[in-house]
Amino acid sequence: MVTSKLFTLVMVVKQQQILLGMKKRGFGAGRWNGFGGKVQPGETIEEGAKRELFEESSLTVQSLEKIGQITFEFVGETEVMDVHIFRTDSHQGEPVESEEMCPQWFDLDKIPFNKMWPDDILWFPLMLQKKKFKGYFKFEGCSHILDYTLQEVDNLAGGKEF
Ligand code: 8OG
Repeated sequence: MVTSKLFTLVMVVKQQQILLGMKKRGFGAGRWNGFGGKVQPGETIEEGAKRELFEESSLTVQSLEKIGQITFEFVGETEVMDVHIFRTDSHQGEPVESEEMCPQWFDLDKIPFNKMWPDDILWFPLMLQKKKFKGYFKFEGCSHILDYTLQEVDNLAGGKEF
């Protein structure tokens, strides 16, 4: 039986820059990414997203707009990752390095895709254009995409489609 686990991912944008963090440990270590993690029992997905953003970068946000939802399957794993992606264009505070992430601003035309998850280069353009999207990626290991779907959607309500 396939089960799924909820995750968040927050992309912080200001003018022509995006904040990415170098993941220092655990899953995805050595790659630049947005800020996020597992949703904990008793919190909403948005609350989980804000909590992880604060824990990993010290930034706070008033509101987050959900921009994408991607399901990740890894060959050999019975649990898929249901990742809810948010974008914010206004934040409070200055990014501070945490135990998990070392944050850095990148110009939007210099995003380091070669040191990021390989699917990101496919959906970042949608996210940067504020287009909503849903996707499904099947990975073999952490670097090889076997199969995927990615589509722009009008809204993100409703169940998963993959
Ligand atoms: O708690 P942990 O840091 O292990 O959570 C994993 C984080 O990584 C979570 O924010 C979701 C995010 N993530 C994946 N896969 C991918 C991916 O392919 N691309 C990006 N950009 N983020 C991913 O789990």
